[in-house]
Amino acid sequence: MSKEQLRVFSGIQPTGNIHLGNYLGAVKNWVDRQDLYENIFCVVNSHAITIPQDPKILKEKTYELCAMLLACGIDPKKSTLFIQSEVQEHTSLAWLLTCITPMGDLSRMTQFKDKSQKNPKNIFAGLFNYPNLMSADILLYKSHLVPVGEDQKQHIELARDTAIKFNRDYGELFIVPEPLIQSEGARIMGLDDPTKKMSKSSGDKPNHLIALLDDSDTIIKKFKKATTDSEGIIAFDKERAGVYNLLTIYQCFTKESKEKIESDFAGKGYGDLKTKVAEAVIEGLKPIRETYLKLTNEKEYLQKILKEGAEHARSIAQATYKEAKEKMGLI
Ligand code: AQP
Repeated sequence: MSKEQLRVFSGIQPTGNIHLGNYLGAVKNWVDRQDLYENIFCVVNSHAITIPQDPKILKEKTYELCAMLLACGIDPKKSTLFIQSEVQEHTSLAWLLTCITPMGDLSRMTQFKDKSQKNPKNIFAGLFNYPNLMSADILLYKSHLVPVGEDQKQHIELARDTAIKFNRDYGELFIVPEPLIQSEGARIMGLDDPTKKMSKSSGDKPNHLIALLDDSDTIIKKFKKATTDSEGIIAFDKERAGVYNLLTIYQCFTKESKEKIESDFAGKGYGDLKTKVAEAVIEGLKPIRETYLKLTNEKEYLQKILKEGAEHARSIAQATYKEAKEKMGLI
């Protein structure tokens, strides 16, 4: 299909520090496919407040993440980039969708279960309703494809169900979106515990994640401490999660085949593997860090991109929301 026919939407939360999982599972794929589709990318700050945030830090992190996405290669000439709270139709449509989504569907969401377990004293209704805001994000833009990591698949399935239900009950309006999940890097695991997804909210554990802004020494140190096993064989074996995770990260950066990587590492030890992975990551992240540092001095440029992005996004979102509201009988 041609670019005109397919629209991509995806978002990322400005919580904590953007890490290798976010980059390989989502952002790198947004960047690599920019020429193929019409792209809309969003820093989803309204999602971030489903967990309590310091307002001042949230604001800073929001702009930092926007700059980081540009540094990663989001090109404003090819993609629309904006901040979610600048387009109020996201929360407006989320309310309409909340009114047609069964509680039972929301309570099945594994992310709600995980996050409420991590923060048992701070479980708010917004966290429970988060998937409806995500459905609104996607459906507002009549998006065909949603490039995400594997952890978001369940939410996209819900967005699909919601679109189908709305179209059936109120008349055809939404495109039923498809997730776009990479075969490699869709689930990068924590370096300290490769049975758990690398996650911003576990960033207080010192060797859990590689942040995109980590310097070379920190990256080497973290990889050196990565959890492996005692088998000593370097192979893409999913049963050995630590080594598999390191090899996956290496493959994402080097773009070499699994066979070539395994043969290159044949007879080598985990020390060699960790050094090589760290080097590939340092090399891959270097231009991102350099561009990011330049962009932090270009605040006006960033504001201009975000203003234009929000204007473009708003024009699409307003039209869709108006139709949705009218179809539901709201004046
Ligand atoms: N470990 C991961 N591997 C691959 N992809 C990942 N993503 C997140 N973690 C991994 C993908 O990154 C995109 C943006 O995610 P997000 O910031 O909106 O929220 P998240 O999925 O909840 O990410 P985190 O890091 O785990 O944040 P916290 O700890 O705040 O919840 C999504 O496409 C996601 O799939």
